[in-house]
Amino acid sequence: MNTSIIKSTILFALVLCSCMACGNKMSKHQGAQEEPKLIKAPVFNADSAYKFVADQCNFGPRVPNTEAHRRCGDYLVAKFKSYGATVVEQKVDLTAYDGKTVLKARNIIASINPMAAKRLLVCAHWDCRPWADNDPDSANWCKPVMGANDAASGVAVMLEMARLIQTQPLNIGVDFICFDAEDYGLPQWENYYMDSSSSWCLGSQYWAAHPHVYDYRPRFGILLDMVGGMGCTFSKESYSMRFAPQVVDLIWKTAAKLGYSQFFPTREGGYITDDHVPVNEIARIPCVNIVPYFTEGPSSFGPTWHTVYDDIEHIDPNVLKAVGQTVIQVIYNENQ
Ligand code: AHN
Ligand code: ZN
Repeated sequence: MNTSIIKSTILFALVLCSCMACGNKMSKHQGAQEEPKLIKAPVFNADSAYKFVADQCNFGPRVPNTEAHRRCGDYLVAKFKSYGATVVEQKVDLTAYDGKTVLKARNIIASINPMAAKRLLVCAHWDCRPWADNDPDSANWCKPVMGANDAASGVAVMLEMARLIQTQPLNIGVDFICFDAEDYGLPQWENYYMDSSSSWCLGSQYWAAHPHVYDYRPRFGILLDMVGGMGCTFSKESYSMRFAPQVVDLIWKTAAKLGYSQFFPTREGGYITDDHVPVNEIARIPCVNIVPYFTEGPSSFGPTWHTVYDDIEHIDPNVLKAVGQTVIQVIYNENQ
């Protein structure tokens, strides 16, 4: 063989190789179409998360304008700081559905690697509902909800993730946002007309219109709402499917890879008015809601929702584990 044929053969091989490498890169950018890889992530400790639920409950119901709410807010700030997060608070007076009650609200924003350009948002509300207005016994409607599941569970999963990120530092940034005043929506017994959907999620509505940093653009957001209830599973919530279908796909495929597909069935749930709606519609950040969908029983959120039974007795650490391990895996998969 003469040298020019050898040279052109080598050149052809090199060009072919670089095209293949290029093809690989192209498919990587399509993200969700591809099976998620499992990059090494910390092991989510369900007992630690469970204790973070109990710690919040021990303050009492964290209803806005109460001492329990103030003390728990201070606890959350101190806890996130102790895990190395930079904490910013939005303290704002928000008006409740009645047009009168002024809620002294606090959105608590805990940032890991605040200077990193590539970021993810993880959020949950931390306030409790002032009235157990879905309780089977109407004598309980005026009592506050303890909110072990409906609030404390999502914040507990975020605290555990913040604790773990310190043990295996990330290059990307993560913002954990504890939204306030989510659960002060129109009571079920109020039957006068109003657009009741805007009476929920007051803290996230405020944040979405006034983000804590200028031009805040995380890749995507994940909302955790009621992620510790016994017997719950998480269907693909419909606003999440409308606004962030690729992120839904990523989360549900990651859960399946980890062996949690029984907690994350691939069917679609309904449209849920929740904190991810203002995040999507006002802040324009694609955000998925991980929220229970019970097919049986009076409420799709489960038997303890807005009842006096939403307590630590009805929290299942295995549910916290399935959600926490899945979300921390999604975070570490993005760490490149
Ligand atoms: C409605 O009931 C319209 N949305 C439920 C949002 C919620 C309340 N999440 C927890 N508590
Ligand atoms: Zn609620």
